[in-house]
Order: sequence, then C-alpha cells, then structure tokens
Amino acid sequence: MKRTLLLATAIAIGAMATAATAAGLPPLEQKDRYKVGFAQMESNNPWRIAETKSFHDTAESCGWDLIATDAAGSAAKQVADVDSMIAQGIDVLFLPPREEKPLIPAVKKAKAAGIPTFLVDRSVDPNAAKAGEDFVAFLGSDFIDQGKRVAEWTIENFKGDKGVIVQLEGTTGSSPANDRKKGFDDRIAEDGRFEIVASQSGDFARDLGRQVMETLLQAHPDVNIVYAHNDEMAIGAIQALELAGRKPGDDVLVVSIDGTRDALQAIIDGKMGVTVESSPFFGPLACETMKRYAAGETIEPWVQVKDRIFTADNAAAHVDEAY
Ligand code: GZL
Repeated sequence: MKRTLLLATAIAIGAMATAATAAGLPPLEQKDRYKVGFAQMESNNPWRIAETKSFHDTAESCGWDLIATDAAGSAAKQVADVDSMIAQGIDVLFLPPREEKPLIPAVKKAKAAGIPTFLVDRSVDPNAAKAGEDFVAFLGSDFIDQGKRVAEWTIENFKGDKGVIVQLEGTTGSSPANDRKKGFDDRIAEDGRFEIVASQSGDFARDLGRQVMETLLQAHPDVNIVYAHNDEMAIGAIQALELAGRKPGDDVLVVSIDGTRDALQAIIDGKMGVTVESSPFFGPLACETMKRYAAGETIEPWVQVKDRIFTADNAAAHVDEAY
C-alpha cells in the first residue's frame, strides 16, 4: 500500500512539474496551507473594497495565510508591494495590475523568484508579458465585450435622431479603460446617429467623475448620452447633471458598467439606463484556479468571467445582493 501511494504521489508531482515546466511556469505543490500574496491597487471605490473583502473571505476556506497590501492608487507602490511579498516567500501571487505597463517588472520578478502569478480583474500589456509563460492566467471579464454591450443597449434604447456622447474613461493605461473604450467606440460607430464629442478619464472614482462631467457639460451643453466606464463615475456624472438642472433618465441617458448597489438603485429610480456587470468577487475563482494548478492541470490563459446586464427590467430583483 505504502509503495503504491508513494508511486502515485511521484506521478502526481511529476505531472504537476510537467504541466508547469512545459510552459516554463513556476510549479505549485499541493499542500494544506499556502502563503498567498494579494497586492491590491487601491480602495477608492466600492468595487475595490468588495474585491479585497472577497479575498479575505476566501482565505480560511482555501487554506491561505493571506498577505494583502493596498497601493493607494500608485502603480509604483504596487510594484514595491510585490517585491516585499516575494521577499516574504509567498507561494503564489494574485495581482490586479493597476495599469498595463508599470506592473510588468513585478510579474517578471515573481516568475524569476519561482512564484506562480495569477492576474485578477485587470491584465498587463500582452506584448510585454504572456499568460502561460510569464504568468499562469488572467482571471477576469471581457472588457471589450462589456463596452460593446453598453453600445448595443444604447443603440437599441436611444430614441432620438442625434446622440451626443460624453465618455468618462477609467484609469488611464488600465486594461478595462482601454478595452471598454475600444468595445464601445467600435460598436457605436456602426450607427450614424451617434457622435462622441468628448472622452476623458475620471480614474474610476465618483468625485473625479463628477468634476470631469461638470467641465465637459460646460463645453458640451447639448450632451444627451453619458457613457461611464464604471458606476462610480456614472453616479458622479448624475450628480453633476442634476446640479446643472438636467434630468438624467429624461433628457440625458446614462449608461455604465459594474453593477454596484448605487447603480442598480439609480436604474430603479429611472436615472440610469443600463449597467453591464463586472463582478468583483474574485476570491472563490482565485481559490478554485489555484487548486487546479496545484493539482497539475494546465490552466487556460484566460479564465473568463461571464457578466450579466442590469436594466429597469431586472435591477429591483438584484439590488439587495449588490455591493
Ligand atoms: C474591472 C475593474 C474596474 C472596475 C472599477 O475588473 O478593474 O476597476 O470596473 C474598478 O470599478 O475601479
């Protein structure tokens, strides 16, 4: 019996090593407890806070001794936080890279230190670092599709003959901002009624979104559609519009992404038209994917999260579960 068990263990370790080293990725042995790094970028909105909580809530059930840091909006500090985790000898790294390029060195350092990295919720420049080679996989949504779905809803539901669009972009250089812009811009361009007259970053933050909207409203008083890359900026835009005497939901259509509680309430109140979900609850998926990897499975380069869409038809049914 003992000999059989030893042989089975050797085969499992061999398989694990084969799967990981075949792709040049650091292996991860199966064990009861893991020292896990989660290097959060910031806590500037409910989405970030919900994501961080999801990792903490998963830690015990997944056998994680979790080291969680918060870079307070600084990509440079996020890199430093990863360095510190490497020095502490973590077994595995979960990293939501704030921007696509500055976090490349952190990804490469982790690999060089023999630490498998999973990118969560945002990714890095695919020309500089690749899933399956530099990091194990990207766990997250299809941001291009999110932007496209917002555009499709807008095309279907905007009743006017001329759509004057102001776009509030997410964090400059981040993969969701880049891709939500691409997905929306490419699809909305297919309908000649629409023109994007301004597109500016609100850094995924409510108050900056409000300030940017106030400025853009001065320059474009004829705006009748606001596309925000996340709900926090959309809520800020609604505040700015109402302060200027506009009636969001009546004379201006506000469309967004995430699915926060405040956004679903704004939809219920008739002030927002749609929000495409972008779930922050990555803890359980991170646990499941890490365990698959430790068991020797080859992980698909993109572990894709599927997103629902919230409108007046279903917002009330989901507002209580929202973050
Ligand atoms: C999406 C995530 C984005 C959210 C924002 O995965 O990176 O960052 O849409 C958050 O709310 O700030």
